[in-house]
Amino acid sequence: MASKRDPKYPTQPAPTNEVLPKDPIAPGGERHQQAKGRDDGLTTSQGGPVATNQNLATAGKRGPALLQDHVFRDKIFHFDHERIPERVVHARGSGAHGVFETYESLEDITCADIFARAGEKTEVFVRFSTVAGNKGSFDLARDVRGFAVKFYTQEGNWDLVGNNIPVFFIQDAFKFPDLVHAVKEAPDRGFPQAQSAHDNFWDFVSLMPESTHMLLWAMSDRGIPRSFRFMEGFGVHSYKFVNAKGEARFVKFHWKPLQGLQSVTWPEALSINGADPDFHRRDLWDSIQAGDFPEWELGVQVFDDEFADSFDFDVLDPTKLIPEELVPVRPIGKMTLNRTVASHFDETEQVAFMTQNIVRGIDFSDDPLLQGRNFSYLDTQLKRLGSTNFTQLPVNSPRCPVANFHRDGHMQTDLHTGRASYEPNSWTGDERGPRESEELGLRFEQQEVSGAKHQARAESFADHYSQAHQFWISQTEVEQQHIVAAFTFELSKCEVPQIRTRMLGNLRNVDEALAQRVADGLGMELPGASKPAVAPRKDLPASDALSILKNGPKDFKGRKLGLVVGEKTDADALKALVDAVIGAGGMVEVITPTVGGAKLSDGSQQPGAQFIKGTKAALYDAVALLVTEQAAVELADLPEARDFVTEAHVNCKFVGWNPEAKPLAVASGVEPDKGWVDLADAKAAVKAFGKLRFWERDVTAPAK
Ligand code: HDE
Repeated sequence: MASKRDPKYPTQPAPTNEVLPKDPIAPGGERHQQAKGRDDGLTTSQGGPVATNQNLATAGKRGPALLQDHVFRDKIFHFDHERIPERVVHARGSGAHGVFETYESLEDITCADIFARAGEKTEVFVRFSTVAGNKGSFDLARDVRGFAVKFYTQEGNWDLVGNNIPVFFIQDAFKFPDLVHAVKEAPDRGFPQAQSAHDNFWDFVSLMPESTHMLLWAMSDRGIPRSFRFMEGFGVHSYKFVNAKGEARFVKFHWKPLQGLQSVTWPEALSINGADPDFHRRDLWDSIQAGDFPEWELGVQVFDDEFADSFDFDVLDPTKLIPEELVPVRPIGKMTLNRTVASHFDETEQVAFMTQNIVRGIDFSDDPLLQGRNFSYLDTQLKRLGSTNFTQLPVNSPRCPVANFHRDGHMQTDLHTGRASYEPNSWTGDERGPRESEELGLRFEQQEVSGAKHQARAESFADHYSQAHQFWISQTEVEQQHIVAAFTFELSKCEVPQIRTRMLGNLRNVDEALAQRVADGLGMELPGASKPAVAPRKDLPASDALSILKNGPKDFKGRKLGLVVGEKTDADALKALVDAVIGAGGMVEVITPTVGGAKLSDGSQQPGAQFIKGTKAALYDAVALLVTEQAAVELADLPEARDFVTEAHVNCKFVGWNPEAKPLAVASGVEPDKGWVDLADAKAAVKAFGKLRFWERDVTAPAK
C-alpha cells in the first residue's frame, strides 16, 4: 500500500446511534495497557526492566557516580525535556471528550457530512481556556474564555475555535500581537499576570475604539463565569455553509449551555482564586466524573447576501454580532461531554486547534481576523509541538483514513510502504497511492472577487460604539452595576491618569450614564467625549439574549450546596436536605468544624468534605447552616466561620438555615432577610436555591 495511514484510534463509528467505541488510550484501553509496561514491571524507554529506581550506580559505596548508568541517564534525559512551549495565548486550558449528535439533516444548506444525517454521532474533543494568563495562573481571572471544539468527522477534522464572547477586540489580524502584548505581563517587569487591570492594556484599548464593544462584554459578568459548564460559546466570525449545488450562505455558530448561564461576582472571583485556583477545571472534571455530563446545543444563524447587504453593520466585522431577534439561532445538534481526559499533557496540552481545519460544506468568509487566524494556527502548532507530524498524535489524528504523499519529518510514527511518494505516477494497485477527487474534495465557494490591492480598513467597519450601547441597554440593572464596578476597578489600577481619562472619553460614546457612573466611582471629572469615526447610533433595540440573568437556570441541577454541619446536628433534617438537593440534581459538600466530621443527633458520625477554616462560601451556589444553637455559638467564635456567612450574604446567595443558627448570623454582622430560607421545608429551600441569587439584597449597589 503506497501511503494510506490507517485511522490511529479509534476507528470512525458507522453512522448509527451506537455508542462510540472505547478509546484505546482511556484507562483500561489497549494503548493504556501497553503503557503500563511488562507485567507492571518498571522499564527504561527501551523496554529494559529496571533493577533500582532509587540509587545511582557509584564507584564504591560512597564514591562518585558512574557515567555508564544508562538507566539513570534515560530517566533524567526524559525529565529534562518534559516541557514544551506553552500556548502564546490560551495557555491555561481544560479538556474533555464527548459526542456531538446532529438533530436533523441540513443537506439543503450544507453538504458537510457531519450534518447529513439526523441522529449522526460524531466524536469531539473540547478545550476551554483563559486567554491572558500563563499555564499555572488561576481560573477566575477576569478574561475571555476559549471554547475550542474539534469534531472528528468522517470527512476530516473540523475545528470550531471560538470564545465565550461573540465579538472580538480587534477587526484585523494585523493587530493581534499588539493586543496580546498589551494584555500580557509588561515586558520589563514580567507582571501583572493573568489580568487586564493595568496601564498597558487600557492604554492600548483606549487607543483602539474598535475594542469598546468587546470591553463591555469582558467587563460584564461574562468575564467571570461560574464555570465552563455555564457559559455560551461563539464561532465569532461569519463562516459559510455551502450545499451540494455550490450555493453559499453566511453562518454564525453559537453554543448554548443546557445548564443555563451563570457567573460569579467579582468579590467571589477574588476569593475563589485564593481558595481554589483550579475552580473551573475541577468543576468540569468533577461533574463529568460524577456522570452529570454537561451539554450544549449547537445553533446557527444562517443568512444570505441580501440580509448581509441590508444589515446595519458589516457581517465581516468581528466586533459586531447579529442580534438573535433579527436572525434567530436554529439549534442543529447537541454536544455532551462524557469523558475526562486520561492525561492532561497528552490530550489537553497537545491538542492542536486550527481555524483552517474546515470540512467540505463549511467555508471561510472574508473576515480579515479569520483570514489572519487561518495563517497563524499552523505556525503555532509547529512551534509548540515541534514537528509537522503533530497531526499523528492521538488527540489530533483524524478518525477517518488519512492518505497522502506527505513524508518524513521529525517524529514520523506512520509506517509508509510502497515506492511512490508522488503523483501522477503510473504504478498500479497498492503502489499507486491516493488520488484527488473532484466529487468528494473540498472546494471553496466560487466567489467573484475584484478591486485593486488595498491596505486600509473598509469604511463599513467604522462604527465602534452602537452595538456597545445596545449591549449596555440589554443588561438588567444588577448587570449594569457589575459593569460599572468592573470598569471602575480596572481603571483604578491604571497609574497614569490620562489613560483613565481617555477611556472615559470613549465610554461617553457608549452611554453617558455609564461613563458618569464610572467617573464617579473613580472620583474623576467626566472628560469630553472622544471623537468617534462615525456617530454612534442610540436607536438599536435591547436584546434579551445578551443578558446572563435573563437566561439563567430554572433549578438547582448541576449546582453545589455548601452545607455547614456541627456537633449534634439533627440527623433527620440533614438527610431530608441532602435528599432534596440530590433529588433536584444538585451536589452537596458537607462542611464540619474539623475535617474529621461531626457527631449527629442520632450518634452517627458525619464526615466532612471540607472543614470550616479551609473553605469559602464563594465556592458554592448556595450555602446552608444546619447547626444546633450550641454549635452556632462555637462557630461564631471562629473568624473563618463568620467570614463564610458574611461572604455568602453580601454576594446575595441564598442561605438555608434553622433558627438555632442565629448566633452565627448575628456574630457575622448580617441581617437575615427573605433570601434566608428555613430548612424546615427542605424541598422549598432547594427550590429557592435554584434562583441562585437574592439580588434584592445587593449591598454593593448604590442606594436608589
Ligand atoms: Fe486565537 N490563537 N488568535 N482567537 N485562539 C490561539 O493557537 C490568533 C482569536 C482561540 O484551546 C493560538 O494553538 C490570532 C479569536 C482559542 O488550544 C494562536 C488571532 C478567537 C484558542 C492564536 C486570534 C480565538 C486560540 C495560540 C487574531 C475566538 C485556544 C495557541 C487574528 C473566535 C485553542 C494555539 C486551544 C489560540 C492566534 C484571535 C480563539 C497563536 C492570530 C477571534 C479558543 O495560533
